[in-house]
Amino acid sequence: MKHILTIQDLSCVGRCSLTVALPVLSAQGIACSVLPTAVLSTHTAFPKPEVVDLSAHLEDFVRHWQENSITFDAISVGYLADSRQAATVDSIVSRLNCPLILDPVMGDHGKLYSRITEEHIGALKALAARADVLLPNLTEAAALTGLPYREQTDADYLNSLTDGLLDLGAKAVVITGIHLQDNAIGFYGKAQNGDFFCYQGDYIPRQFHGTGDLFAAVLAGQLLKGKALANAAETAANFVKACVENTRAVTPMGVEFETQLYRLTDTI
Ligand code: PXL
Repeated sequence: MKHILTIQDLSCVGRCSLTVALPVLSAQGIACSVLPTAVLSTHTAFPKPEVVDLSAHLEDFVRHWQENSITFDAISVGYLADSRQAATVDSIVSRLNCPLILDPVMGDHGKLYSRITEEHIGALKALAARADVLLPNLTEAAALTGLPYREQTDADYLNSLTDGLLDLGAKAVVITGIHLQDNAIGFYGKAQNGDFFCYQGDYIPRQFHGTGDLFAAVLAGQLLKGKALANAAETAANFVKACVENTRAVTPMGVEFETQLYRLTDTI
């Protein structure tokens, strides 16, 4: 069985980061180990969560794994609290020496989250250089490349963004949340080897917290099962769509992915 390490926070309530990654990777038949970067009472869309930062312990956890010859087939990295934590994760990823899937979580809809600084963007650029797959949304792609954010995209703009992201050193990029047609949403991907792909599915105009984490967890699982990146991303987009369609209320609790996990177990 393939074994992934996912590095992100544990937001105790609100369906995002580790509470999404663990069940979604397990459902795909992937053994999922975790390196929690912080424990939060809720994710940050709830006001004033309690936060226990674990940055000071991360290196010791990894040292213990290495002393016990524990290895991974891949690492996925999600939300990181600040630039210091991103630098620590950068050093850990360099030592674990396996493929990296990086979601550079920093913002959405043209706005960076309140705690994201220039240093944080710089640290994620350094981490992006190690990424085998980089998964920004449009806001994050603009922040990482320094290009202006534009909600209305076209092929020229998307090519400038993907080229800028590949120039950072990532081997492949998939920009998510792209609207290229009316009532459609999807992704735009490009790889250093010249591969290019683009996908649009039905757009359901309801915004939820944690759907990016869901997309990243499905994509990581599908890649570990040997799927090509374009197919893995399409499976992820369709899974997120099914979750959004089947969620009754728009609340900070995120999407009701639990009833949809069978879609992933069927593909084991
Ligand atoms: O869904 C990404 C994410 C994960 N973890 C925490 C967050 C966010 C996005 O805001 O706040 C704590």
